[in-house]
Amino acid sequence: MDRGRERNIYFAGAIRGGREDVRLYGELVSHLTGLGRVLTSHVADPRLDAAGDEGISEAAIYSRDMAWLDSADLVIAEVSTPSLGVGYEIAAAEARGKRILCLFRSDAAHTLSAMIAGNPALRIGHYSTLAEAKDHIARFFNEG
Ligand code: 6K6
Repeated sequence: MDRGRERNIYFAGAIRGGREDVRLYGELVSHLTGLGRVLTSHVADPRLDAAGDEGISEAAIYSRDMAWLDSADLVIAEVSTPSLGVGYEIAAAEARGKRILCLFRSDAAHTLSAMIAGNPALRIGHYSTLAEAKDHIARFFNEG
């Protein structure tokens, strides 16, 4: 990417997978907003719940999200709440050669899928506090 251009960040987090972590997504998105352009800040919007939609079709959501993924420089996925959509986005990002950081809360109710934990193409950041998550993000940004 051009030096000096703001980095496009694709943030992924569970929607239909469950909204238990939506406040955490909000903290992460507001932190990421200070580091680049977050393309998917709606993922952290508490008004976007598993039942609702944004007034556009699922097909439109899919093609819009894949276009944003194409334009992303970095993908940050919060993977503590299992989500088919987030897993799909991670695989799609990997296929596009994107750098991907997966953040996983150490006290999550589920064990992280082996398809994520065992994938050498992904950076996995285990964290207990928001400060630790921010440290993972800082290291990931500084290396890229
Ligand atoms: C339908 C129901 C709730 O929300 C919607 C539609 N809204 C979405 N808008 C934008 N991105 C979405 C939407 N639904 C899923 N995604 C994408 O998939 C986001 O980028 C999330 O990272 C991921 C969540 O997948 P699920 O399977 O947990 O919904």
